[in-house]
Amino acid sequence: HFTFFRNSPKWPSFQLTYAFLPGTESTNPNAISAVTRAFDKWASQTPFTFSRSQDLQSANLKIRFQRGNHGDGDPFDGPGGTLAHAFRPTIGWFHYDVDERWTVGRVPGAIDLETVALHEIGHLLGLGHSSIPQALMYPEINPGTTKGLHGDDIQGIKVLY
Ligand code: TQI
Ligand code: CA
Ligand code: ZN
Ligand code: ZN
Repeated sequence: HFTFFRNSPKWPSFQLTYAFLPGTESTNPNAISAVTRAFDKWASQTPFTFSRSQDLQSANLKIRFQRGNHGDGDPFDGPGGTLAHAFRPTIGWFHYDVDERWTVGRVPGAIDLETVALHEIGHLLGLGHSSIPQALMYPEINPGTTKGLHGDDIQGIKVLY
């Protein structure tokens, strides 16, 4: 079953903008399309619209690759362990750990960029973790597998908003 962050923070608008920080494309050429597909999937099943912005200052959601201690109080840990993190509404930061083995799709031992983006966007929108193993917001994933939106994730957004 879905959960929310403490005090159930949420966005005051269904129209959100996102931006990739400089260097994303050169760090991982597949990341921008994978994250864009993930936003499109969330938009197709919720009231949200997501549009890409080139204006880093004003974008609601900001995506970048980071390594180790990168100044937001939640350091990454090199290969393994934490893969990525995202903050509660309305902070809007979504960081990938650059030290993971990122891939697109199902590759043994590697992590699918889109699956992690789907999960982190759930956090950006205000979802916590789910107790249902098939849900996107379940806090575990097996490397080499992919996941999509589940009824429990959609229901969580409906209840929050
Ligand atoms: N990163 C954790 C996560 O996104 C960070 C985290 C822990 C967190 N508790 C949180 C973020 C509470 C927001 C709110 O869950 S992770 C998965 C999954 C991670 C894990 O690297 O462990 C995915 C990132 F679900 F597969 F295990 C993405 Cl998809
Ligand atoms: Ca890591
Ligand atoms: Zn971070
Ligand atoms: Zn999570």
